[in-house]
Amino acid sequence: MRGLVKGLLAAVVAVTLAGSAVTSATAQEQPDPLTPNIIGGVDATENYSFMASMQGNSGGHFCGGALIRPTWVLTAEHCMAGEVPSGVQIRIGSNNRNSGGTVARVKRWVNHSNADTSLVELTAPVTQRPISIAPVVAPGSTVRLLGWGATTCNPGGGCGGAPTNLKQVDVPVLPDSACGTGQWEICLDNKDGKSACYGDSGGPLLVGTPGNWRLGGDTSGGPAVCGTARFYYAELQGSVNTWINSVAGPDSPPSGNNLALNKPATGTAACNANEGAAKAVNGSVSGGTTDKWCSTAGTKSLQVDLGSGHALKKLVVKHASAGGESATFNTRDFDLAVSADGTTWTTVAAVRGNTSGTTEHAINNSARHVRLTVITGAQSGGNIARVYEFEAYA
Ligand SMILES: [Ca+2]
Repeated sequence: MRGLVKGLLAAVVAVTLAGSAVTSATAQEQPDPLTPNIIGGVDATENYSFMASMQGNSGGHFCGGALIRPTWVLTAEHCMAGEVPSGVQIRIGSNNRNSGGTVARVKRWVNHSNADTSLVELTAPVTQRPISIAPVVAPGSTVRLLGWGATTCNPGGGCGGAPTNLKQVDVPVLPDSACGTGQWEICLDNKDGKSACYGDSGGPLLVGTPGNWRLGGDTSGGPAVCGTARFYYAELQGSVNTWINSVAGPDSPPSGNNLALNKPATGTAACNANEGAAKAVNGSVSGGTTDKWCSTAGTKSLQVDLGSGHALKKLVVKHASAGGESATFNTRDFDLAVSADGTTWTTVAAVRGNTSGTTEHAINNSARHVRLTVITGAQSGGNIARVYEFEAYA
């Protein structure tokens, strides 16, 4: 047990909240049907593109995590103890830990020397949108916790297993003095019995509002019986954030100039005269439902001439919900391609099953032209392309 657990909640036994504990607890499970949600969570109310389920190779969930860069997932250090890279897979961007999103493989991980935080490098970038680190987690504020951890934990009766669908719960932040924690931890209130539990370890603490979340911490530990005492998360601010940047690289949401901005764009037939291709390169997603390229053509494609060749590093597509429309209209299946001459194309990404409002695609190609081909324009129902912005970065 790491030193960070010491000193917390002297009156109770503080434990880490990795899923491995669920296994032993489940054996003595005595679920009470009258209190199905003793830790107070509800089903996730939105799709969190960055949410990660740390799993064994057979899909068994053991911890949560958060995608912070296209090739890096942040989780708790104690989650990775005893694991080997070849024995871990990570499902990213799905509320169902058994299906959807992207299943990534692991190359290696790096542990922080003090905080209960580990950075796990993937073997290849994923297309889900990462989450940025919150600059501050203020005592007195309310934060949101996400996880597939146990939803029941009865004194004397053990704790339940992991739900299939992601849960969320909103809880108050307390000053460190309330938990006896220090610079490496965030103290959280178990008000009304709401709490993280076994299997939530490593998962995110969110600061912000829907559509604008920032990552404040990762689930670390709490009392042996979840919900009965204050609990704590690893703190990612200050020097830990500096460490994250040094290991995973700077958080550069498309930095530099969007090379596609206001460049000549052509697309297949538009739904309406005011929803042409130019709307997908006008630099805006806030202009209402006509701030997009919309197309119902049989083959739906959007092409931008960047004007000259560039060593492209990233393409970004902002789908329906980025412009304020229903997430059910986000492009489900699409291809991205680049070309030097506008004639010969190289496919650089083939995305299937996307649910996110914004997708980022790390590439490494020299090209003058970029193209988006929409295969399935929505999650279900009508096949209409709705693209608020198509961006390219060197
Ligand atoms: Ca636009």
